Amino acid sequence: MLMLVLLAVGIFWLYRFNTALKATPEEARKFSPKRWTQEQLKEAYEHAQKHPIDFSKHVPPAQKRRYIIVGGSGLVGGDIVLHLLSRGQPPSSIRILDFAPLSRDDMLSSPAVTCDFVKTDITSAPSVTSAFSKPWPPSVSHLPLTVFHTAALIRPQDRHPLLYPLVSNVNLTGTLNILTTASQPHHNCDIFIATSSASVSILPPKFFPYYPWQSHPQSYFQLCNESDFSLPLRPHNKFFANYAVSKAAAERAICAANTPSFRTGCLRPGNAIYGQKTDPLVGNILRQGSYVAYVPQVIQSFISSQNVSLAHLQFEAALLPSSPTPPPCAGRPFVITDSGPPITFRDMALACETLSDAPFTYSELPPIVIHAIAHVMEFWSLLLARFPTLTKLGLKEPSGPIGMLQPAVLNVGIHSVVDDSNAKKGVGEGGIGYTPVVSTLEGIVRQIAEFNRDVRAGRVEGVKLREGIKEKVGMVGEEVRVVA
Ligand SMILES: *[C@@H]1O[C@H](CO)[C@@H](O)[C@H](O)[C@H]1NC(C)=O
Ligand SMILES: *[C@@H]1O[C@H](CO)[C@@H](O)[C@H](O)[C@H]1NC(C)=O
Ligand SMILES: CC(=O)N[C@H]1CO[C@H](CO)[C@@H](O)[C@@H]1O
Repeated sequence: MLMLVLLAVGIFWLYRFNTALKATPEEARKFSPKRWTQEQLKEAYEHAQKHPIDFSKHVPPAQKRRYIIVGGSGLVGGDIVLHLLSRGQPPSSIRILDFAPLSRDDMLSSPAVTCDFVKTDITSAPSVTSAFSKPWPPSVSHLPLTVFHTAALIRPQDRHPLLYPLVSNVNLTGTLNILTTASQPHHNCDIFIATSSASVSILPPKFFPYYPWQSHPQSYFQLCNESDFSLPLRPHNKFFANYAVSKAAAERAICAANTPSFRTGCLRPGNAIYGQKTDPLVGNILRQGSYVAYVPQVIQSFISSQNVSLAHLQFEAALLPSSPTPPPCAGRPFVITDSGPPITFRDMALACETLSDAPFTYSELPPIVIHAIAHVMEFWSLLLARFPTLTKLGLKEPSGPIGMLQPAVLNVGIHSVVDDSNAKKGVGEGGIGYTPVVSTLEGIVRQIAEFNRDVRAGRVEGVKLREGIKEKVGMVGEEVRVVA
């Protein structure tokens, strides 16, 4: 009898917990009351096809300066390079520091290939020093230097201090190497801007204990702003993952280095960055052609990598040494996001399902199953970290999307909305004059349109057109999407 009662209580608890995890807190819904529809997506897609955006109109004017972009082969760094070129900075004034060579199609087919590229391991101080010390062409060598530091190693799945060195090497030691080198006066660097993350401010929600009368777990909705920056650094377990710990520490070091002659600042894009076929989110699921959503109903702010890049350039414009005293935006972080309302992961999946020309399947699992898998995966990865000899027996760290599914990812998979009102203020009012012109709807739809063009052109390895999609060539250079 007692067993039956316990069983019933257990089932009831699981049922309530599952329902609570699916809940959307009212505060979150207020920010994004409407879900995307197929009609809306198709309309936005058509609009995007007909109205390409000229980014060069939005970026601040060219400067007589030199540029070092650390992580310049990547998502945000690559966009910064392209935006700098589009506003007329000569390639000779741009140097890319990255571990990986250029690989983005849009970079390989642009003057970016003529920018100086220095293969750099930022975890090694000598490697960074030699990348900075390499001589510049005489036409630019006398100009002041701006450094954009965008390189990061993202392992959102780790939260245990045992695994901290995996991210802190690049994200903290690497950042300090760049900061120390850049601040040496002979490099003539007076502006240093780094990419941080809106997730720095996220506190792990309280999933346990869960009481059956709670409509959702505690702290299931959070606003991301910069208010944590003025408080002492939180202890490790008050961050969603090791990644955010390392980002927060790096941010503090960069902002503390701010002086009138070496002006610094950090940008916290939030939450997910999309924009390239190689990005870990939209690009990744388009290429994979399938997506199991871990937190389908969760409302989050997204940001296009192009808007992230734009914010870096606007921050630079704000920090230009036109006056001897730095503006109030110097030496602090700003959160930034797309314009328009935040979206859910299910919205993103619907966009891919509706618009991708490649095969795409979408599925969801009950949240308690997701949580159970996450704890098993974490147990597994910690077991291997504690007993490395197990790896010699051929046991491996869980990889792929399932390896990412650990409790830390669920810590950040909460309803979170970015409040970028500080960044949007004018420079005189303490902001950087951030102006995202396009919403997440337009941004994601444009990315899918580009992906479709790449698939048609055979530029996405291993991805073919979906059955039922025919190719039809319209006006010169323009492809028209036809669904049979
Ligand atoms: C900033 O975010 C925190 C955490 O969500 C919140 O408590 C605080 O009220 C926010 N501050 C402002 C000015 O919105
Ligand atoms: C913001 O991102 C969207 C999506 O990529 C883009 O269309 C828009 O032009 C960006 N805004 C600016 C000012 O570059
Ligand atoms: C880009 C880079 O330097 N990545 C390194 C970050 O740290 C990890 C672990 O220490 C290395 O495996 C990466 O190569």
